[in-house]
Amino acid sequence: MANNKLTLLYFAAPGRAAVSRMILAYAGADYVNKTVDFTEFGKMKSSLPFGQLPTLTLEDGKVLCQSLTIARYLANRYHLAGHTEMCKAEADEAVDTLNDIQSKLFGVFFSTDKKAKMAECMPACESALKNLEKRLESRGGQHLAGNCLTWADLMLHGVVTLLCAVGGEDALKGCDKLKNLNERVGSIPNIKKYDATLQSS
Ligand SMILES: N[C@@H](CCC(=O)N[C@@H](CS)C(=O)NCC(=O)O)C(=O)O
Repeated sequence: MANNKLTLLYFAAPGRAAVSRMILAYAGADYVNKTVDFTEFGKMKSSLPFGQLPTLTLEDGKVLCQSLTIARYLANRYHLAGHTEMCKAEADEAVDTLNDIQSKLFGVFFSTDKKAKMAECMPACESALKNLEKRLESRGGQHLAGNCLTWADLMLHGVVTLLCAVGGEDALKGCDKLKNLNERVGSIPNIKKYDATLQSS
């Protein structure tokens, strides 16, 4: 049986690998963070199971695709998926909501007129964040699922970072509990270290 090191393959940018890299950083996991540029991606595209990144290669050589599948696998592996079925479902619900927001923000990031695209996306992002704020409040205000840290909280931190990078921080107006949770996640030592890698890249 192959004995590869756990390897996450993606571009250097956080993008769709952000939540997986945060889970791995939080867990202090021993893994290979393999990055490629667009030329290298072009050469390997046809060999990738879905022609897309990210992928995660496990120790036995099996390859997982789809960013949220990879992140959910890692969350289960490193005990960040939630401790009960309901907590897992709550975390999944928050992750899907955050993924909807993230997809819109990627559209802004890659737009030539970021300001106009952000203005177009703002109502949907604001509304999703306000709904998530209500969910957070109804679940005790500390965590998005199960009153314990899950990958959903880490993903919130990644999405807020992206939101700020595209100039959309106003979408968090009135979401004080989400802002507070984001700050708490950002103050976790291993997440601080992860954030520092973004600033230096
Ligand atoms: N649903 C997929 C989407 C993956 C995706 O669109 N990946 C982009 C990079 S962020 C990609 O590989 N684009 C190149 C292509 O599709 O040719 C996921 O969440 O992993």
